[in-house]
Amino acid sequence: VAALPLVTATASAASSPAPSPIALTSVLPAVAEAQPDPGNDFRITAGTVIVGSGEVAGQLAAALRPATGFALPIGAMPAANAITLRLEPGHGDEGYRLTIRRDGVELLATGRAGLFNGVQTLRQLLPPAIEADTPQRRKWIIPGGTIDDRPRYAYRGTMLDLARHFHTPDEIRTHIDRISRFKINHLHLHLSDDQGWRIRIDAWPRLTEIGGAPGTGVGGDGGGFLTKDDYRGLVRYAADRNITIVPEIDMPGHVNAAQIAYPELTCDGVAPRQRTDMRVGYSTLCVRDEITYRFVEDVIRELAEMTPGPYLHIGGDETFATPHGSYLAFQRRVLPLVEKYGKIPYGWHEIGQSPASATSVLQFWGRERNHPAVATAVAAGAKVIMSPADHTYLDMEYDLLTPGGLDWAGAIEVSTAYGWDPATLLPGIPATSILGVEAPLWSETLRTEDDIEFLAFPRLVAIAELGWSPRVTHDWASFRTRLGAYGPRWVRDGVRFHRSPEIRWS
Ligand code: TNX
Repeated sequence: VAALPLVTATASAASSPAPSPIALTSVLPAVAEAQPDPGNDFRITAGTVIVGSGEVAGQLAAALRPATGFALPIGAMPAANAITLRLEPGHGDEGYRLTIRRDGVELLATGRAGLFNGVQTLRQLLPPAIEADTPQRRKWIIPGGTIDDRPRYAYRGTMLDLARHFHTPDEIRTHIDRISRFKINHLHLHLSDDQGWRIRIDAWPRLTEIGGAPGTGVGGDGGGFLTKDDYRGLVRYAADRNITIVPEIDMPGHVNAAQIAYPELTCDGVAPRQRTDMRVGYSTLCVRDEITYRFVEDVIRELAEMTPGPYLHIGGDETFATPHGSYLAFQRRVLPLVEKYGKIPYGWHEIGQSPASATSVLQFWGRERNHPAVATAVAAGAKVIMSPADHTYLDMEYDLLTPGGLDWAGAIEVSTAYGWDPATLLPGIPATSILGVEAPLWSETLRTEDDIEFLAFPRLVAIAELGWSPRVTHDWASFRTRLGAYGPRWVRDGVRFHRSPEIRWS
């Protein structure tokens, strides 16, 4: 696409639509390829139509109608002055091509996921006022040119800990809306821990009756759990936004809440006392008892039944109360159980100590870079998702002034979240073994939705860009500028993000 001489662009701008103030390359996460075509901008008007037959056309219309105040009818037949969504092979699982010209916009993708991603890009090419929920009087210009975009990694995730503080389905849906804007495609839910149990299991009902009761959670002010209908509803809501739910039940450690509900899950049969503090590593399932495996199998089966996504996360971290041999014996039985119910076993990187982890996914959360057990598991076939605590942990404070947040992995400002490469962080792990990145948000210090958004944004966007954008686009100066320009969108959307002093917010 040949760029028009500047003088022509200026002249045409003088006649009617002023050129878009937004650059084609301003998108978060950075697009793989962009060819600006200045002067060939598209303007959404009262006469614009949306052409497309699937659900994403409806999502686009719903995103653009409130602020524009236009009807934006959806039709199936080709039309002039249209934003056209069309399926066509050749753009990969999640990639898309977006072509913007004076006479129309065309979005092409292989499937629904690519169309959804293209729509997220398109929304960012309109002025921040597009986020308003009432009609704004202004011109709606989309900058001319072509974008060809596709992900670097198939897995771009974030985690929410419902155990230390429960978050309601409404809060989780709001969070899903916000993370999906940045092409995050997995939401890992940490559903059980020492302080609470947050998902209904029919075969073991006291887990939630007791482990999800009011007063469970850090500080005793959590409480609550997801019913199976809640969970299935969240799975569907997320899927509509190209997000796969990854459920986690943490074991054999982090099980105090389960053992209060069912004392037979301890070796001495005595119920432990309730814990609402933040300590870790003191509880363990009784690895030599058969009832342990009946419990684990019931939980895995019921969880697998309501989870269409491929992964089932079994925790496996910080098992300081489980002797090493017992840990290996436990994993030898439990990792295959996940596969028995049709899921890929997924766990914190400690599961890599088990030879049974060769068909699993390890979530690397360490700060040290030398991990023989991880390297051995990977050599045997295990895959890795990168969540190094010192770069991706969204519960760490930004700096000493951050209200809330922990600090054991250090302060993580935006530049620290952005300043690493998933492909080279761990020596000896081939790039082909890395499925992607995830930014976990533990909830010891979180209460409200504001708390969630404050710690997640803007850092999660840095992780989203590391996961989506080709490495050649990696550039702090560029990221910083694009992030600063995104601020007004969050303001419009009511997101209480951290106004990092590293960023010049517009
Ligand atoms: C470590 S990282 C944990 C969690 C805590 C978190 C707090 C990991 C696998 N386990 O139990 O919530 O630190 O940052």
